[in-house]
Amino acid sequence: MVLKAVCVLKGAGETTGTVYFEQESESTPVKLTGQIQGLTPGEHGFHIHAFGDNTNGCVSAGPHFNPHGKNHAGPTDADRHVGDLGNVTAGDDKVAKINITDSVISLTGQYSIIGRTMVIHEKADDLGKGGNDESLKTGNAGGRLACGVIGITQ
Ligand SMILES: [Cu+2]
Ligand SMILES: [Zn+2]
Repeated sequence: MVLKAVCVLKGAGETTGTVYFEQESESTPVKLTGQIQGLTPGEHGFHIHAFGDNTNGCVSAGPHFNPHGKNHAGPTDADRHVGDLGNVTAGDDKVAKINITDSVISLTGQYSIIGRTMVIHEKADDLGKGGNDESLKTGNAGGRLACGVIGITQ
């Protein structure tokens, strides 16, 4: 049975987006597709944060989803937050096309990302290599431009 989820990102500014998630089965990677628009050209940190809570905007989503108590890192690092999906890159048209395959996140099981929040950030994520404490927590990706709760779809 294919598992599917969707996330609509909104925020206080002009940034909006839609991300689709698909996973063939419990033990296979998750494919993310879709796009985010209204971004300054260049890289923007893109993460799953712990809580599906938007009561005070994107800040209520809490820190990066990190059920195993690791440091922040990049998506290809062995030790990373589950929520660390790295960066997406916007072109001169202010649009970032999402095309990510990730083997750490899952749409099912104990550490499912369903009901948590996707966040797109103001700045590039330094992937834990920034040489300061904040780099190992957030990647120094700055403010939260837009976010949305990841929900089950058909
Ligand atoms: Cu984030
Ligand atoms: Zn992280």
